[in-house]
Amino acid sequence: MKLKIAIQKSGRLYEDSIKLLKDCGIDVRNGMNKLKAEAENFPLEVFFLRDDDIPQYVADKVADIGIVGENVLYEKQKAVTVVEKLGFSKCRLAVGVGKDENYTGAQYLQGKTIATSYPVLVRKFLDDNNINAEIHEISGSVEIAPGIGLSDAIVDLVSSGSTLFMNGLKETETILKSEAVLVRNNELSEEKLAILSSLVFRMQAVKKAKN
Ligand code: PRT
Ligand code: ZN
Repeated sequence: MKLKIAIQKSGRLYEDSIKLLKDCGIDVRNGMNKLKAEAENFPLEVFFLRDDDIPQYVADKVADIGIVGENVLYEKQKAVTVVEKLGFSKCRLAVGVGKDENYTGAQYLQGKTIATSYPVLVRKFLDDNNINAEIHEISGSVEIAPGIGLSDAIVDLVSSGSTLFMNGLKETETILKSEAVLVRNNELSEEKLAILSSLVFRMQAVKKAKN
């Protein structure tokens, strides 16, 4: 019996996900362009996927567990359980507006157009604040939308803030603080839960050693 874990194939989560497993004493060899790999010394099978697909795969039990950003997890709204916050890939989903704009709070967005790749989370933020605004969903380069007249504001992930700055925007309100989390399928067998708990035990030890 092996536990199946889904991690990002390549991108900002990949290195830290592999490193976390390695720090847990688990060696994963990922051949180029391979979809799957088996750990040598722990009952773990690793699937390499696009991060956006990980919540669905875990919800459907194609993978038992996965590592994904909270931003993706909460946007996708799949029924999975968060097991552990992992402390890497920290960023925030924030409202960006033109640098000379006077952002006084969510009310600023009333009647405006917002470009984002996170329509679900933005809609929730607008509803919570009783704001009527139009959401323009785009899949990438959200930060250029105001400059080309596509939107008045954006909601996007920010870490250093330099992308906003380079596009003449400034960061205002944070909608969600995000980091990588370990998620699991809601209905794992006792046997799989036992493997998971030994994995989580190791992850917690790694975390403690770092503090
Ligand atoms: O191919 P795949 O779909 O798997 O990857 P992806 O391109 O969708 O995601 P990827 O690898 O870019 O990011 C994976 C995860 O890393 C995200 O879902 C977040 O949880 C996390 N993360 C942390 C970030 C950032 N920081 C981040 N800064 N994801 C994206 N960004 C982008 C942001 O969208 C913006 O374009 O970086 C830019 C802003 O960065 P700063 O430093 O200029 O503010
Ligand atoms: Zn993605």
